[in-house]
Amino acid sequence: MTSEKKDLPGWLIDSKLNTFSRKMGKKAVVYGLGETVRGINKRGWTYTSFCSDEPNHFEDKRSLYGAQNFFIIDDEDTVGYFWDTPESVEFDIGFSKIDEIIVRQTSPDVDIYVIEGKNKKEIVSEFRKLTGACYIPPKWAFGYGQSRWSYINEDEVREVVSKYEELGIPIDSVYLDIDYMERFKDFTINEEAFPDFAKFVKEMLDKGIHLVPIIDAGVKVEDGYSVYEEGVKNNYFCKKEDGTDLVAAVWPGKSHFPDFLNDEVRAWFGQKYKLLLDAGIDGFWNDMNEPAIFYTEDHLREVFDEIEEFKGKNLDIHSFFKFKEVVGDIDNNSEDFKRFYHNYDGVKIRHDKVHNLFGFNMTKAAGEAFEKISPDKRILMFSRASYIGMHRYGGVWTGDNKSWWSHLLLSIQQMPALNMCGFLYSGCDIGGFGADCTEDLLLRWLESGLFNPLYRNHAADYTRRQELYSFGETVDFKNIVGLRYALIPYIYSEFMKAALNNGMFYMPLAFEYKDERVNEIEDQLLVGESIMIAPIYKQNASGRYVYLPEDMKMVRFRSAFDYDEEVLQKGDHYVDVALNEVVIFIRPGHALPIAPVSKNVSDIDYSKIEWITYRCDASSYEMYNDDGYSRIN
Ligand code: MIG
Repeated sequence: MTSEKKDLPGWLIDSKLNTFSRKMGKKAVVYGLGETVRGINKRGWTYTSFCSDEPNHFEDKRSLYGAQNFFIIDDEDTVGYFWDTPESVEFDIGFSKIDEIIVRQTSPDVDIYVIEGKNKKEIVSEFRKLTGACYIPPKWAFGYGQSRWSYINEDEVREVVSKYEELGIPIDSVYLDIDYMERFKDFTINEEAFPDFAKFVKEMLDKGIHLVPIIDAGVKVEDGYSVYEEGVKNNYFCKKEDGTDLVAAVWPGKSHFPDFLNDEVRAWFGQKYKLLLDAGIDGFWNDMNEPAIFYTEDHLREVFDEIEEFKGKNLDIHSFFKFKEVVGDIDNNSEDFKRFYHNYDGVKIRHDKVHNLFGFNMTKAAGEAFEKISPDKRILMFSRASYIGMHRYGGVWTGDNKSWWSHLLLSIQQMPALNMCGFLYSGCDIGGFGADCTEDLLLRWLESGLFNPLYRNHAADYTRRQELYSFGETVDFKNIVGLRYALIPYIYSEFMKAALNNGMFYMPLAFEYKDERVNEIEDQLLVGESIMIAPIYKQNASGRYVYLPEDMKMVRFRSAFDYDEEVLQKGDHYVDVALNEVVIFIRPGHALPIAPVSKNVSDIDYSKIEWITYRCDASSYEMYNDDGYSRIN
């Protein structure tokens, strides 16, 4: 629906305020909006869709990195809506008025899609048909990944890998954070740290390890640096009102932002990944692409001028707070997003008008290039910022969470909402990015995220080490990650079926069951067709209540080869789950394949799969498998 045709059945439209509103019944549940704070049911808060570099995922935040404006209202009627606008838009879901949804648009020029279907699952699949086929990563990307900001040289990476080897803990990838680059310049290598990068990539691949380098959105301003020089020469960078290239500071220092909305710029930037692909790299993560801005040159100048006025004066309480604000609001300052422009097909567009498409188009640049450079082989790609439709080119990770129990729960709740929007290859930083992780938190996180397609342990600089060997005893870690590998045939099969059929991998219980209890379940999920999970997410908990919407078979794993089974009746149960255990629930008429533990994904032996079944035999499970690297869509 566009601005000319103002009618949206069931909604009141206020053209002056540019809002749409509708009532919600007492029991209505709202699902979706992708990566946001708070629970599975989005009621009771207001969410601003504006891609933001927000390292504090507190409950009171309104925006995180993604902009995924698709939601389903499950009321008397069940309907999906996609608010297609590249500008900021606010979804007030029972915040201003407890029984109302109010959508506040920035611009009236919005396409609103009403998505119908006979139930929530069908609405999701209709939405996904509309937005395109889901990105499919290589199969190795379902293995365990070890990351840290940063493993700074070859030897540090070697050390990580050899520790995993010695301990016999399976692993498929090690991530390279910004320090692998020469002074944070995209598509360069710090040659002191990695003297022969291609040789090192090969050395790692020979051990079954894929190195996954980060790519940042900002390009360093530096004479002699080819990416910078080509960009300047061809007018490939975002410009200010006066036509000069915007200077914003990010990790490389003063930087320019490639104008990813422009086809020619995307083609150019995308080809740059070839440098790393040629060195044998087959996976990337795109960061800082909201875009994150530490400061712009112009705003910094204004700040210094403003501070000048405070100098020598007696700061009363008001001017003190004003002073603090002037300095404290420098990074990701909202005014800075209005200081630069895109060239979209010859039309000059101010950035804030298209803000939510920036990270999407950076990832699209890579995706389009990969199709050309690597037409046969899939390349791993996931991004921090996103918009609806980016799921065709890559997955997402949920950014800078913290080593907090509340963020463990948040990471469970974000997954189904991301899946609704097509972001199937997704995951959080397991163990938490910021703050210090503990052994029990890491174990519980590896267990709760056991099925996350992206299964990566990542941590920030200056935090306690959280590689799996950092806490002393490693046997429990080894068993849990071993179990992950035993489950990869199931994870991959269910992921691929969801990807190819516009389905979801993780689903809220209410997408499958009709009894009212499930509408309030915020800490259990369905994973694929066969199982339900009910992770432990509380500190020091040795068990929890689980609601079974039907009879199920509980399987208690201590490892892939040490487990027991027990049938439980529909209803509530208190289930003990020791720190080294994973409990899952198999649905009636379904089966779960368990492979022998392997040292990496390519070694999984499908001929030795065992089955755990409940009221059926193994033949009732339709297993999807393929070579794991050929392109499919
Ligand atoms: O300003 O590259 O979310 O995963 O380790 C921080 C350093 C920049 C933010 C990413 C994080 C990454 C970090 N980056």
